[in-house]
This record gives sequence, structure tokens and C-alpha cells, in this order.
Amino acid sequence: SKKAFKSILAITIGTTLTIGSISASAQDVNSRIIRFGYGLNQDSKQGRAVQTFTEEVNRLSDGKFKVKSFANALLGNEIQMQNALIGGAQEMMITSTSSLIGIDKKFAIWDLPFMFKDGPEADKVLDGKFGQAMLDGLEKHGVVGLVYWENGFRDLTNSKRPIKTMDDLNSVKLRVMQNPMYLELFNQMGANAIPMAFSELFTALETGAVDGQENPYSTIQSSKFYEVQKYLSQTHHVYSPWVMLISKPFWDKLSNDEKTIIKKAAVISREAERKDSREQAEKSLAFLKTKMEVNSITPEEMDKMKASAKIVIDAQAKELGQDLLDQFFAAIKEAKSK
Ligand code: TK8
Repeated sequence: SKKAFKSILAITIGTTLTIGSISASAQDVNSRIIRFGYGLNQDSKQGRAVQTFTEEVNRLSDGKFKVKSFANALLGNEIQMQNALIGGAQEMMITSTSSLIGIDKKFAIWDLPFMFKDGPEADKVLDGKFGQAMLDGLEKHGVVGLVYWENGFRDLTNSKRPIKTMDDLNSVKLRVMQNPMYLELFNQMGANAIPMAFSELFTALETGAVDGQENPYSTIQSSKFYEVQKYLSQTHHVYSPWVMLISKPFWDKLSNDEKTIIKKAAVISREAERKDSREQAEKSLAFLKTKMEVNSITPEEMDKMKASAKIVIDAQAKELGQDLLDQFFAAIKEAKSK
């Protein structure tokens, strides 16, 4: 019967789990403390996924690994944390690809505008050969790239005027991530782009040091930007990933069993985070519509923005090498065909 089958299944799973945990304790796993820093609030998709990672690491190591997480850039902004990882003063973090370019300029490739149709398409490129080769390239710089999470499609907020056309961007003081590509992209579109760490952004918006910023809906909600921003324009100009990093000096101390635990937990957190991110995007947009004036961009204006973006993409070809760009475009093409 169905019931009998279910109980046999339960016993089988139970036995497997028991064997699993016996062998886990027989593994070469030591007590470790992992300091994990991130930029958003605890109550954000980033915070929730760090929590998932923490629980998985705890479970897989039979409680031997303790992850201590620090939200809100408490351990420093992204660039500071990256350097702490390289120096071995901090074990783990989650960073935007954008601020990683000081360590490996190739990472600018992920933030090229208007590349991806949706998250699942980006997943294929990020989790495929191309994305893995990019992560592998980080190790020689002192950090190990474990997995990509979704930051998501970026949209524009500001307090000056609704941005419906590219002309509306004129002289809007816009905070951008610390990455020349963004600076050029928005200057090209007529704005006055100002690079700044995320940790300084809320205050800058509140005091009017900048008029606007661009981030996914979920971040506009979880970082409460709607309290200091009036207009939201659905530009969806860039799909931006996050990267989970671990300090190379720390990584080198780990046994293979310990590395496996971290890798497994990283993958589980990635799956949970992407699911959460995609569900949250819709919920956040609905929420923001009750707090802000939200507008979309007409296809004609979108085309103008894409023309500006093209100039920036061509400039990046010189910066990153046509070879790398061609590999990237080929990987996207393959993802689209699947
Ligand atoms: C959070 C950042 C943020 C990013 C930015 O630490 O800086 O605007 O989009 O999500 O990684």
C-alpha cells in the first residue's frame, strides 16, 4: 500500500541520515569560527540566505563550524571586506561583482547592461563553464569564489523627478557602484554619476548629497530607500549577481572534508537565495507601488538607453579584451538556445 511504501521510505531515509551523520563525525572536521560579512540588513534576501548558509554549515559539520554573521557592512564596506579576506582577517563575505573589479577587472563583465532576459538565463551562464572559469581566476588574487547569488535586475530611484525619458536623467546626481562602467553608463545617459560604497548610500540619499540610486526592488524595500526616494523607474538596465567569497589563507587551512561542507552549504544557500530573490522581486514591487510613484520606460526610450549602453559595452571590449567578451556572448547565446 501507499502507506507501507511511505514508511519504508521513511526508514530508508532515516537510516541513510544516520549513516550520513556517523560518517560526518568520522570526517576530518575541526572546530572553526567563520566571520561572514555582508552589506544589506539582516531582514533582506541577503540576510536570509546568510542564515540558510549558517544553518547548513552547522548541520553538515555536526555543529563544529560556527558562522558569525555581520549585516549592514559592520565589518566594512565591500572593498574593505575583500581586502580583509585577502589578508586573512575575515573568513567570508558576499559581494557585488561590481566592486570586485579592483581585485580582478574581468568581473566588470557581469555588469554589462541589457545582457540577460531573466534570472534563469543568467544562472546558466553564471553556473556554467564561463562563470566557473571566472571564479577560478580569483584564487590567485587571494580569495576563493564559491557560488553566485542573485542581486537582480537594477531599477532607478530618485527624488528629483520621474525618469520617463533619457532627458529626464539630465544632471540627476546618481550614486553608482564603485566601478567605472557604471560611471560611464550613466554619464553617457546624461546623469551626474557619483561612485560610492553602498554603506554610505542611505545617508547620502537622506541628506540630498545624491538625488538617486539604482538597485533591485527588494533592496529598495529592505534598505528602506522608499523613505527617502519619491520616484521609481523600471529601467531593468543591468542584471547583477553577488559572489560568495572565502579567504584564501583560511581556505588553505581547511581539510578536504571541511571544504566539501562549505561548498555544499554554499550551493544550498544559492538555490534558496535565488528562489527567495525571484519571489521577493514581485512582492517588493507591489509594496513599493504603495510608497512611491512607479513608472515604466517606453520601448523608444529604452532603445535610446540601449544605444548609450552600446557605447559603454564597446569601450569595455577595449578594457577587458574582445576575446573575453566573445566568450561571454557565446555563453549567453548558448544559454538562450537551451
Ligand atoms: C550590498 C551591495 C548592493 C549593491 C550596491 O552590499 O552596492 O548597490 O547592489 O546590493 O552589494
